[in-house]
Amino acid sequence: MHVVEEFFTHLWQQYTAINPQAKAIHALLEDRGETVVNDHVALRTFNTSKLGIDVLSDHFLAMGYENRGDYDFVAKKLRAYHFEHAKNANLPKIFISELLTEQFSNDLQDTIRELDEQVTPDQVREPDFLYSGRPWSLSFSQYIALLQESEYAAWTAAFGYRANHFTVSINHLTTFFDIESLNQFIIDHDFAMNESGGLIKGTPEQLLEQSSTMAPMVNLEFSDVNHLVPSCFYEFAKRYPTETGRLYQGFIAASADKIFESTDTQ
Ligand code: OOG
Ligand code: NI
Repeated sequence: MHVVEEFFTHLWQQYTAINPQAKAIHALLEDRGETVVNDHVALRTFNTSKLGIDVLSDHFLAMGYENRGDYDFVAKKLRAYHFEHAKNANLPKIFISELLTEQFSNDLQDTIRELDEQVTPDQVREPDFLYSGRPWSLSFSQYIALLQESEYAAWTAAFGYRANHFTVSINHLTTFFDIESLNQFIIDHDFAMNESGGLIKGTPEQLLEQSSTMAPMVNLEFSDVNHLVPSCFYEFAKRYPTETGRLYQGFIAASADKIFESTDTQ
């Protein structure tokens, strides 16, 4: 197998190991005769000099990806890039974001510094770093303190390096005509969906429609106790052609802003 395909196999295995929901939805789609193709995967990090998106990007550049977009989320204090594979448009796109830690309280900054200090630059460069999980020790009280300032910070500290979500490409499905009918299928199978900003984010005019499940709670091990926390989610995306006839490949910041909330504590 090619390095890049192996990367996605590892990432999917790690993701479904804690996220049986995605595995179940994937199986339901395949049982209908669908072949599931991933539109994109998303990862999260902190903007320290060791762990920021500019550093993690090296992994994607090495696999033949190119940076094709950047996004700012002022209210959530986040920044993101999206990558597309230069040669193989069938490979999933990558959406990678980072927390702008300096915009938060001194307490939050101290905690992130403490986590960051437990990681070496060499470790970050290891080929398997992006699916290595939480590389630091974190207590449940630290998690709660982070949660009070940023749901994103708490999730990233708790789950570390893994896919936050995989995304089903609706364009590649053959038995759903639109995002509405796919959403209904997911709801009919009793999965909770993210309704922040409406069930469907984006419009055909914006060339991208998206929806996602709400991340189910998993019992996670902290350094002091085990506790139920929101895990990973599954996303669905339908793209529309641009004037050139090629499908739009970017992301819509206003929609992404709502997709981030799929890991919020309900
Ligand atoms: C990323 C949220 C944005 C999209 O497709 O717009 C996103 C995240 O939750 O980490 O995935
Ligand atoms: Ni996404």
